[in-house]
Amino acid sequence: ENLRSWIAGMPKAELHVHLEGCLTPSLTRSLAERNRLPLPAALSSLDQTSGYSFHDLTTFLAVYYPNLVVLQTEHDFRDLALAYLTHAHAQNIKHVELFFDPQAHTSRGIPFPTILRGYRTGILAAQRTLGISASLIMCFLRDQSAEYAMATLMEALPFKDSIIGVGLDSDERGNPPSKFAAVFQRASKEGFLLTAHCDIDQPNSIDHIRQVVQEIQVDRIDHGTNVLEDDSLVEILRDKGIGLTCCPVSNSVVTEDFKGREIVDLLRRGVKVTINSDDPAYFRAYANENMEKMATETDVTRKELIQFQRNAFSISWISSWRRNHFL
Ligand code: ES4
Ligand code: ZN
Repeated sequence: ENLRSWIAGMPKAELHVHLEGCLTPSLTRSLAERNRLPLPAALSSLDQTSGYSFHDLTTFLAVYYPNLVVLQTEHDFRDLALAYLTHAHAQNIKHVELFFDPQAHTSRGIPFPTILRGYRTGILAAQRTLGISASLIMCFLRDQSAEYAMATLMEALPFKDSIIGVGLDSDERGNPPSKFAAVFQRASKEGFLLTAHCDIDQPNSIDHIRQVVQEIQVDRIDHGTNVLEDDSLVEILRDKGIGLTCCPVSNSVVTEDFKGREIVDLLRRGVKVTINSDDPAYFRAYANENMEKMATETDVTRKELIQFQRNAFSISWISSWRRNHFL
């Protein structure tokens, strides 16, 4: 059987995908037109075949944030969520946990309820028409202040039944998880599950992983393959069932290494690692393409490829439903 169709046919769960990273060039164009806005700069110079060009997180984020100006109305946010979930459904993804960055929108004057109602409407439409299951995880921008993160958490409380957990993303350099310890503590008290990005290209990544495990007590870690630098921490992740959401194609775009060997090594050591897409519209790889990269560029077996998806369902937050989580 052909590897590609075998991967395409596998039931999958996606636990690390940013809704704002699902904004394709064509959707950006049509939203700009609908809202009578000029085309964002990165799009007017976009190469149709090779896509956007970036070589690290800084150059990536310099395209990602400015493109978001085309998202203005509740309807725009709905369309973005529905477009991604339609693509995910076509790849046989059964369940998705979607990151979103409210501060990327509230900072430019979009009201929090507009964002949340739009995304929620898109998810409900996808659940109804496609049968795909999805939840929202609200991320704090770590390169913004802890006060702004706390204010965002307060704005989210009236909608907390629609948000399964909170996370931490954007530029990690100089922004350790400990900066947000009080925000995460409050979020946990409010019933949110916890995750945080611990990127692979951080000089102090292992310290950040230690902070999220010991100080913040996250339920999952996004990326986090640097945990291999400390055997005792690998054992803690395995014993506590703290899973990692890895993104091989994203790694290969924003860093020099896709970390395939490390991902397989962690899987074989019993850590619940999963394969995800991160920002599929930008890295031009959805779940299947990320699985294919693992299959073709590492010595992973078919049984282990299935294990990635078993891990994803097992560490997903569908089975640990917060008592009041309803979209
Ligand atoms: C992101 Cl690749 C990446 N890294 C950090 N924050 C992000 N938000 C969206 N994509
Ligand atoms: Zn991410």
